[in-house]
Amino acid sequence: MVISAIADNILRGVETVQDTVSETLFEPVVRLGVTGLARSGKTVFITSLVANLLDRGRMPHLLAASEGRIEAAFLQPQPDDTIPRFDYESHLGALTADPAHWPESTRHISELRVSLRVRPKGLLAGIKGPRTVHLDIVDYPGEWLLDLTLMDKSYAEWSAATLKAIENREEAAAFRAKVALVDGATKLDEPLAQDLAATFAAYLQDARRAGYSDCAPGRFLLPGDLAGSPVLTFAPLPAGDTPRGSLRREMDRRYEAYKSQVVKPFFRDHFARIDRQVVLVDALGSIHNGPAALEDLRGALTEILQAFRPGRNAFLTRLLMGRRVEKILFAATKADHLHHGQHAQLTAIMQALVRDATDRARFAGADAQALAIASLRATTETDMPHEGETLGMVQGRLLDTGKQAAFFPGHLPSDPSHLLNPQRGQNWLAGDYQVMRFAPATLTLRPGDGPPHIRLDRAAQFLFGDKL
Ligand SMILES: Nc1nc2c(ncn2[C@@H]2O[C@H](COP(=O)(O)OP(=O)(O)OP(=O)(O)O)[C@@H](O)[C@H]2O)c(=O)[nH]1
Ligand SMILES: [Mg+2]
Repeated sequence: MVISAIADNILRGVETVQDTVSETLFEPVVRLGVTGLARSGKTVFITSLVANLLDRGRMPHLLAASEGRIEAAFLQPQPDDTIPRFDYESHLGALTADPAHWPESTRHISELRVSLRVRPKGLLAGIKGPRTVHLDIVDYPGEWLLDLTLMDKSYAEWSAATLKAIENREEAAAFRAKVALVDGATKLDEPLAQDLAATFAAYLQDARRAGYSDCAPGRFLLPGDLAGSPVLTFAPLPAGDTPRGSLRREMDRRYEAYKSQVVKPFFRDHFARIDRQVVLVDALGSIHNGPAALEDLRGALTEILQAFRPGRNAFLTRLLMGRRVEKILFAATKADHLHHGQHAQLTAIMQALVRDATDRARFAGADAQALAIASLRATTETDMPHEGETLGMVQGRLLDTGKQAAFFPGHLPSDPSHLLNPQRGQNWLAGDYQVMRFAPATLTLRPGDGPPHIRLDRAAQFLFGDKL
């Protein structure tokens, strides 16, 4: 343990030095992490961002673009040979097909390098030629960040904490019943281990749906190609003897293997190298699902954001060695479901959702901002007279029927505490939001224009505009 921790640190140290040297001597690299819970909009965000960097006609608030300093933008082979490439062409193909459709769900980390040839600004413009800035975009599931809590816990500690937490949860009844019949000191029986792990994984899925946010290990929710492997075949057991070859001892071993072979490599090889981060949040979906869902979202975000406050976690502090994410953007996605008259409210809600965490992140030196965006705008706005007022509506093509329809999804409160205070119990966006599942609009783009979006250019300016 100790030796491997030291070795990791030395490696990180060398990498940091290399990064600095290559940045000053050669071409600057910005590693942009894109994360969020399942279906939060990561794939669409990256696809539209890249398309809009390649064709910058709709990026006025990305200053280097509007100042005309970006001479060229192109895709390049990524620097990491072992991470799957973000399948930009297929995802863009889906969004630009006729009829357009949303890209497939993704379950893995992936990476894409966009390189920008940029002329320097101000006085340097006349003296220095253009330079190339590489933007390495890394897409990874937000669920993986939830595993950070395991790193500082032994199997016994994690088991005790987990069993305590689920003591009274209805969703865990089946798992509790199984655990009660098991003696962890008896010899390992593989079918029993698998059954316990499967029941525990089923509990985690139910707990997630029921609105609990402490749903680690994250890979139990999104196993990907680890499904069925021993690192995912463990579950918490009550404390007791651990004779050689016993179920409890084997569970302990697999738990440690999960930490060292799944969690740690992710944080070391991917997370620790991120310079800028965007956390995408389907805030509207949770608002629509009611106060409990919103409260859960807030809980999950708070957990996720622990990863950006390394002081709280000894493992991460050792790994990062003072390095940190410099900017974090919290983006409420799919804002095209709302008329722009309500975007300020959505931003305020997003801000309130992450307030605790951002206050601390700021304290730790990172620059944080909240924004309401739509990576791919699927709607247009119309104003309708209604009982002497004008209702700001949005219209688009429905995914299910293919028909055009206009909606008013409801009002968001101007004071976010009305939403975040569950006692009030009111469901906002309870009405038409349910049926507002729009298909992406079929695009006819002018040359030089990327796909339509809302505030993607502001997001880009905040995240990496200073490096261009
Ligand atoms: N109207 C609208 N819908 C969006 C937008 N972005 C995402 N969506 C919707 O959200 C769904 C999920 O988006 P993805 O980009 O696939 O989300 P993801 O986070 O990559 O999801 P997973 O890969 O499953 O984790 C899409 O299929 C769309 O229905 C947007 O800008 N506008
Ligand atoms: Mg995806």
